[in-house]
Amino acid sequence: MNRISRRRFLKIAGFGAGAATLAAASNRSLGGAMPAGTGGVHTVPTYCDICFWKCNAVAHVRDGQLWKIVGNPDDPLCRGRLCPRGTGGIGASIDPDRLRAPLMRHKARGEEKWVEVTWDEALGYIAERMQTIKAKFGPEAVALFSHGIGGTFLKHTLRAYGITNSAAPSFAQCRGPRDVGFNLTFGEEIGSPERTDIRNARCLVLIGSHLGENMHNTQVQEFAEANGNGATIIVADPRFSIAASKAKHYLPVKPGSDLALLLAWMNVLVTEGLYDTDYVTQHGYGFDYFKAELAQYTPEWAYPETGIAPETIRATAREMARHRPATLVHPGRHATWYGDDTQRSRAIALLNALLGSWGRKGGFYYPSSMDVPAYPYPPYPKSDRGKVDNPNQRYPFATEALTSGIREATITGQPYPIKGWFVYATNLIHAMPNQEETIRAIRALDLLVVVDVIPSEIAGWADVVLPEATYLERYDELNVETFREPFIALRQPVVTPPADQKPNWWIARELALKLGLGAYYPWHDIEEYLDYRLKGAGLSLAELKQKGLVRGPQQPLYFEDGVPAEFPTPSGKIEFYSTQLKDAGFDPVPRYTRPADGPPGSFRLLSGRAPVHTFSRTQSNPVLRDAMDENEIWVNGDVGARLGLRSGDYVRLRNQDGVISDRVKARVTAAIRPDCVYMVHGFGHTSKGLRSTFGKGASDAQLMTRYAVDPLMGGTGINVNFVTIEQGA
Ligand SMILES: Nc1nc2c(c(=O)[nH]1)N[C@H]1C(S)=C(S)[C@@H](COP(=O)(O)OP(=O)(O)OC[C@H]3O[C@@H](n4cnc5c(=O)[nH]c(N)nc54)[C@H](O)[C@@H]3O)O[C@H]1N2
Ligand SMILES: Nc1nc2c(c(=O)[nH]1)N[C@H]1C(S)=C(S)[C@@H](COP(=O)(O)OP(=O)(O)OC[C@H]3O[C@@H](n4cnc5c(=O)[nH]c(N)nc54)[C@H](O)[C@@H]3O)O[C@H]1N2
Ligand code: SF4
Ligand SMILES: [Mo]
Repeated sequence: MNRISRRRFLKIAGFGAGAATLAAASNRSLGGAMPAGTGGVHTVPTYCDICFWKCNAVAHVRDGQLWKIVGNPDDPLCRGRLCPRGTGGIGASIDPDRLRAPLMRHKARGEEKWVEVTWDEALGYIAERMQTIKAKFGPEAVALFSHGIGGTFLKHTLRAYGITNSAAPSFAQCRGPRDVGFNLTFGEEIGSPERTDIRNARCLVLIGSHLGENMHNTQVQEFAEANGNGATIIVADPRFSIAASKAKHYLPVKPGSDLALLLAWMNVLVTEGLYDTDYVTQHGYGFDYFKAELAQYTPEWAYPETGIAPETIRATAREMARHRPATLVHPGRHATWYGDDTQRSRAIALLNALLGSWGRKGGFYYPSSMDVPAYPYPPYPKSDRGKVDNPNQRYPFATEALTSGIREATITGQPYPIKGWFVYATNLIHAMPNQEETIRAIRALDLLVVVDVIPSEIAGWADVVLPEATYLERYDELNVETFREPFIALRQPVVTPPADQKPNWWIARELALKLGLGAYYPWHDIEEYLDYRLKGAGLSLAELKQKGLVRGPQQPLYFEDGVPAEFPTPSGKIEFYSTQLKDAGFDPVPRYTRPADGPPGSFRLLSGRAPVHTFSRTQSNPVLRDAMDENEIWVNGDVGARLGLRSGDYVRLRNQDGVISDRVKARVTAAIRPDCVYMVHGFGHTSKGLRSTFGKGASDAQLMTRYAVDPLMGGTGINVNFVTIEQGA
């Protein structure tokens, strides 16, 4: 298994610049490759947590030490190959900067002055503060921020205590606008893993989706496969991304003008009669109105907005039509850009509808999941106070809770006070725009508890920091995956935690006991819980421990396979015209508004991913740090020449509100437009505890003091910040 996976790993590595070096780096850090089966090697299947894709992995332990992690060959998601980050996952466990014991602050918030305490003291203190908050303000005054499956048990404890407010940054800071835009159009969301049939696409259109840097494993593998099969790739991005280097058509679109491009593409398809008329006639609602509305958006109209020549817009639209319905206009994932994001995502949905790709091979498939009954807990207490994040349905199409709404309520005390935050696995200081606002909210709290594995920036602001065991050292909730091929997967401990770190389920259970909520934990340890749930599905923990995952039967994927073409929208059809939007006072067919320019001489700040890092969570991972230890600011070559700036020079960035970044290396390149600059998100750590990465590179989040709120669902668009470049840093 070991040799095969390395060869396969290198095969995808060609896509991401850092990956090949990483393979070498991880061998160096971890003691070099050895043939499997020698020197007391054993393997443990589990699923990865270096990002939220949850690939199934096989960890190898040699002489009691973590040795390496490879993809589980039985996994339909990763097909035996991890991405570079997953391969470097051992670094999460051996990170010398890890939190080791519970910490309580003994100076002012944010000073990062701690005393180590026992778990009993830490949880006792938290429980007491929670009871005080409950007595004074009600249990609704405690809120939970969490990201990822590991937050499940903590959420259970807090719901048993009575919370109503709980949010993840994956909605208002990420995929929310996309899911809402598709829901308004097809009546269904894209979800995660995305239901995109990239593998079978004959034409793939990427609008900013930078697959290859965005390393969501299945997507990158399928992208490589489609590309290898000769699919036409069309990329619209102000920056020449790795994906752009594979494209037949690369469109260096003006940042923020994508909706204009999308409308012009649809104008061409409709005026030239190239769309799927049968599909639209059969499934569409309000097409005549939509068609009339589109008439104004000619390629000539779009040219000055987008910078893309009319002939290019026509040629690319015709190319899309040629391959339909196997033309997939990728919906993207991080969709919170300019505040018009739900309407832009809806335009992407409508373009796919014209191409007939929803429910068709090479477009969007219908995913399925296996049935695993939930554990029968007592009902949670009910509250009639509602949620604070979206009072009076200010954002009428928000389908999940808004982190930013909870933050705002914490500052204003409206509609009711929020006095305690639990933060599980989300570094809110980096994840949410306007750090000053986050800190203002934190200052209004009576209690901030952070559960993390490293001393992240948000942990630095906590009253109590609880150190979690990493994914390689714990059980977690089952992954009941909704995917092309359904499966159930187990995360299980591979090694024991190196110090006094504890798994989330243990923390959640102990806290519940201290709060007098023992009735919500009828099980004594997680193995008992997992086995109970698995038995409900006709499986057992013993089987999952051995295999890592169990696959379910393949279900039909497309309309042509017999999936019924049902659209759970109000009209029961694909909504080219949205009555829901009209009734709520919004455009029933998307309309374009030009985004505001920045101050003269400034550049729009854009950000994205590096193949070897995940957000702000992996910079101290010694394996991944070896592959990339700081980020760079991409600056257009002509701009560089004008400023006398060369690649490798250190600069600082000053944003429109006077915030000045840490030092960051310039990358002067033709691969970006002159009106914007670009950096990888997640660097520029300021937490003193992150000794290995403190002060390395700059933080895009720090410079994102402004954000444009999506009026439909409350998403926070961050591509509305501008910077100037200060030299001589
Ligand atoms: N400026 C800017 N902001 C962004 C983005 C951007 O590109 N630029 N991207 C947005 C997007 S798309 C998203 S999805 C969000 C992501 O936002 P987050 O998910 O909040 O991402 P991170 O900043 O990496 O924070 C993750 C935290 O979890 C901790 N952690 C890691 N493993 C574990 C574990 O096993 N247990 C526990 N308890 N903690 C753990 C990490 O140390 C880190 O502190 O950010 C959004 N915000
Ligand atoms: N390695 C790695 N992979 C990841 C993650 C990670 O942390 N690390 N995070 C995962 C998560 S949660 C998410 S949400 C995804 C995010 O990844 P994606 O959804 O693919 O991308 P974004 O972060 O939205 O966008 C970044 C790209 O958009 C381009 N861009 C910026 N502004 C514009 C514009 O106005 N128009 C157009 N057309 N393009 C623009 C940028 O140049 C860049 O190439 O990545 C996922 N994959
Ligand atoms: S995509 Fe990479 S980091 Fe994410 S779960 Fe899969 S292997 Fe792990
Ligand atoms: Mo995301």
